[in-house]
Amino acid sequence: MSIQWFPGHMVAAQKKAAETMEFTDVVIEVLDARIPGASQNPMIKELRASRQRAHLKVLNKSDLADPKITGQWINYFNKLPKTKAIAISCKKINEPKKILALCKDLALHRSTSLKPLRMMIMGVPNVGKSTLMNALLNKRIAKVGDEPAITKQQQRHQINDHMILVDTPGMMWPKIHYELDSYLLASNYAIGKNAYFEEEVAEKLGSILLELYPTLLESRYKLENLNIDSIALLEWIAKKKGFPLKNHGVDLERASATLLNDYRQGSLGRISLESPQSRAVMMSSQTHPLKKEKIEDSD
Ligand SMILES: Nc1nc2c(ncn2[C@@H]2O[C@H](COP(=O)(O)OP(=O)(O)O)[C@@H](O)[C@H]2O)c(=O)[nH]1
Ligand SMILES: [Mg+2]
Repeated sequence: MSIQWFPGHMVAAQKKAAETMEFTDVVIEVLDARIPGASQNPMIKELRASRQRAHLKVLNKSDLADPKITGQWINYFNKLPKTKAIAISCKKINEPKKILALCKDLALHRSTSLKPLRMMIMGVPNVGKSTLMNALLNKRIAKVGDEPAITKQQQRHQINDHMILVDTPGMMWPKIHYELDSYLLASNYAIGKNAYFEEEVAEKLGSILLELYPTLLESRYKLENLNIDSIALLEWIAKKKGFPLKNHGVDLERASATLLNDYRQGSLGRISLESPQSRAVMMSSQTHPLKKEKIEDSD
């Protein structure tokens, strides 16, 4: 079952973003480096394209992602027409600053005190937009938090006399086309908790991790057998952590929360849940449910 999440405040945020787009030179599209394909919001692409604005894709939280796969994504994006991409971690003090030089290059006619460079930070919830805004301003202005929908209103700030930055609320879109994307977004906490069952998401995350990073699971949870499915993984976690239930059962709900938290906090190690190649395979194996044709990631 696919997960959907498009609460009312995002409808308002979308309208406001469309207005601000008119006064924007470069869109800084923040993606989660662990799911760079799934965290692209097609609605943001549409808004940007309607006014033909330049954009920079920022693969944030790269400290949590698999560096080899992040490199593949950067190559992939930089080969697409009119697309520039960079991987950063807001946890590293000098990395966010690299973005400003790239944005200047994307709008060469701006960056003067008469024509300041106007940048808008956009992205799905919880990818680190507000953290990036604070890092670029060198101040703790925007509220940050490890849950979706902390920022509810646009915030506009002057970096200096030739640069202006707007932070926007995280936006989802009315219908997530690929079921896998909804699980990846929920795993990365881009989707509000009440829109899905943690057990269902943890089961899906577990099966991806068993396939891609079995040894990380083995060392975190002291697995004795790697040839298991995700339910058995959750049962094992519940047993190991001592989450028992009556009648010899185990508490899969608590085990699910443990797996999700460990993944989200990076306690399992550096993980990427999709690569350009795995995404291409996923997309070609499914027809677009609305258009009945393959949709492209290209920009
Ligand atoms: N590990 C790591 N965590 C980050 C990074 N950037 C932001 N975060 C954390 O991600 C969570 C969401 O950040 P926030 O800026 O509120 O995201 P927003 O919803 O996109 O504005 C917070 O707990 C941040 O501390 C990063 O580069 N690496
Ligand atoms: Mg925010």
